[in-house]
Amino acid sequence: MQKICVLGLGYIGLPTAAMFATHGYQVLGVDVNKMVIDTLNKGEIHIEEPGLKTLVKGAVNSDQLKIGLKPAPSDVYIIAVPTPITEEKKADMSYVVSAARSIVPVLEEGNLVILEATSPPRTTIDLVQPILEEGGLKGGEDFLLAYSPERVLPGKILNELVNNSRVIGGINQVSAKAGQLLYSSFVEGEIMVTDSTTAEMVKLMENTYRDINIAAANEFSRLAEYFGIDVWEAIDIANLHPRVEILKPGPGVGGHCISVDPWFFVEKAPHLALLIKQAREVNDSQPAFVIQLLKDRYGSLKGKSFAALGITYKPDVDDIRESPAIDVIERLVTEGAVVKAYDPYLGSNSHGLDFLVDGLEEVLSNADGILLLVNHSQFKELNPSEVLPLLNEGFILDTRNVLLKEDWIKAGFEVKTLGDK
Ligand code: SAJ
Repeated sequence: MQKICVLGLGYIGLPTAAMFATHGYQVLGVDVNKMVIDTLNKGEIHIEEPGLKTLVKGAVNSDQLKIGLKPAPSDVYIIAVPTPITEEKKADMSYVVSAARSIVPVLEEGNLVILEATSPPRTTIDLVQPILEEGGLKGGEDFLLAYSPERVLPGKILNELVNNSRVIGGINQVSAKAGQLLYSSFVEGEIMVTDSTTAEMVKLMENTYRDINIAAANEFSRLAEYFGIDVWEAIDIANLHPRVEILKPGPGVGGHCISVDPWFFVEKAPHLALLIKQAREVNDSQPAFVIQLLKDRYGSLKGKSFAALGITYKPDVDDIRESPAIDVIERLVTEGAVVKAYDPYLGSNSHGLDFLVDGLEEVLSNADGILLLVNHSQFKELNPSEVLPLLNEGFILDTRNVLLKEDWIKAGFEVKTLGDK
């Protein structure tokens, strides 16, 4: 198997394509977005991820990675397109459907197709296989088909792509084994072989488990406020127990994975996914909890001006998908507050967000309070004595517990941490 076609050149498809291209395969990376194609052909990349630009540039320059708008005949097809969620919390499978359809005219006997996109259970056998069979070839006999989810953490994608364990679920054993052989060209973690529906479940279970754990942490933060204790101290102590590992509370759960994937269970089996739905609702209501904390401090928020620090869904990435920070800002605006936001990973007006400004000084000047929403490394270096003179009022709400509280209090700040007494 020498030729691989990767469909979808986003956070997963692009690193995967570049990885195969630098491990002996001839790779065609396909994307329907012309802007993405042009950017990559210029040796640039359209996403921020440590080490990715160098890897992609090397692969493109050596001609091992070619970029195009349409699939061409290959030995392997990897579908790495997004599966976003609709307003009604249903999986939008339209990108998977059109990627699978685009393979049909070039699919040949002996080919292997791998779905990587996070998908509801049974997608591989109930949705993808029938589409691929539209050309007359039979899945499992004429062509092989497997599901292998990506499990890498944005910000550490290249490292995790190589070192994480991987699961390959085939529609039959031969398909799974062929996938295992393919990924073993660069994966150093263990490669587990199973059936496609189990592999789909594994992926959703991992992210759902994390979502439920964070929901518990967020609920603990509300209980801590209620009982007058510091949730961060309590979690640290609880986590000393050898079988306890509570995650961190915050302003909510964002990103295109953890805040989305559990809904796939709720959509397919609402009568069974009860705890899963509840956890989603707890995390989705955390921005409202942040607003309540501000109301407790200010009373009405009408006319108050806030400096929001960070708007991405998590630290040290440029990704704003499903970001709870943006939800908090929008709620503040609805309350009649005036909000400016600064994010070191995004320039002013990025994504058409008119509250984004370019620098710290601009965001802080004349604010009635600071709202720290993302724990970007840069914010840990903030000097409270330099910040205070720029503000109207020296109040900061730290939703991520990143600041050294004593230093800020010593500098004259009133500091409130989400979930403290
Ligand atoms: N968060 C908290 N508290 C925590 C940890 C995270 O509030 O203690 C929040 C973050 O701020 C963020 C959200 O959760 O808003 C999700 O961030 P994350 O770092 O937990 O996860 P993702 O979405 O970047 O990546 C996850 C990973 N899944 C797991 O760790 C089980 C990654 O391995 C998956 O590949 C990725 O989803 C994916 O693509 O599915």
